[in-house]
Amino acid sequence: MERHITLGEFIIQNQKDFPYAKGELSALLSSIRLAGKMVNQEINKAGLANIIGAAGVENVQGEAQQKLDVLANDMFISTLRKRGEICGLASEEMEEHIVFNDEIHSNARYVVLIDPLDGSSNIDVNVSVGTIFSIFRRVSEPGTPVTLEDFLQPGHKQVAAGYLVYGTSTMLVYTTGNGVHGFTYDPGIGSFFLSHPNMRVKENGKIYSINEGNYVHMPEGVKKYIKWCQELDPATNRPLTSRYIGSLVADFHRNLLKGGIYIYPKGTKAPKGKLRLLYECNPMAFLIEQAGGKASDGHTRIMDILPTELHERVPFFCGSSEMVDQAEAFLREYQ
Ligand code: AHM
Ligand code: MG
Repeated sequence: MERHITLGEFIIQNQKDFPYAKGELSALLSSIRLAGKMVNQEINKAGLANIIGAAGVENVQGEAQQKLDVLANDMFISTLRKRGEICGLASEEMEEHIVFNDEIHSNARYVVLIDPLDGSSNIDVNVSVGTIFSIFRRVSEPGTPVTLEDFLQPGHKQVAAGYLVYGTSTMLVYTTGNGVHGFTYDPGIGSFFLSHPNMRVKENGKIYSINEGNYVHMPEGVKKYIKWCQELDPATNRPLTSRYIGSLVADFHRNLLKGGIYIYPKGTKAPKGKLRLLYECNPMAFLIEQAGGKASDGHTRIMDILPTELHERVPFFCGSSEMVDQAEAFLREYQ
């Protein structure tokens, strides 16, 4: 029988590749894996909760969904707090970062930023959602309380990043700067197995993913790029295919596997875009670059942006390198 490598085994085997390896990052990734399994179990039950709550449809659905956001957030925080690898955590669900302020945690060297349940408005229609995470080494001295500056680091300083996608299968995809590796969850056994080693994105894909309903609000360069995607030109494989789930993790995952570009531009409704730099764009940028692709705000590499706020938003162009180059060229020409 073919030997299956579990995520746990893979993390241990590759520990030697981590900078400053002392086993803490491995342990941290294992904690994220555990929290992911717990969230996965809750999400799988979400449909049942909706059926039970069908009597008071609107109220209960709205509440249930909000509960899952909070539940996922609580599960990640409590799982990570129970171990000693991080000194603090920031989340989409919380205004300020959390300081883990006891002796064990304040000596820890890592901080985590998470979007515990991205795309959660998709839960009540049974569409994939995900968890996104980003890990930095702190810049402040171990032994002191974590500071905001520990979280406001440019993406190129990330030591690891990844996501869980709760889809037809649940998968965990991550990088520590040594390629991108994907693991599929076997719920019967309760383990993630290596299913997608060394994931690479095509240099040029056929899919463009953008919420075209926002067309009138978009910058001229993005409008022109969309029209270019739709034109007939067999030499450049056009028209392209439009695919948009509305769940960043699921859209990103599909484009990573098939080749494509994901765009969330700025617009008159969202002057800085919608997606958050620190726990949505940076981790995806790290992954896509490690897979051979590109991520930018239309002009600047995402991982070179110096953050100034925890929840700062940024326009996002991410995917196959030639497609991101092409979109950037339109922005340069038309602004
Ligand atoms: P959320 O973090 O509140 O769930 O919002 C982020 C989500 C992404 O998953 C998705 O790509 C995007 O919002 C979709 O936005 P829109 O509905 O404007 O197209
Ligand atoms: Mg989100």
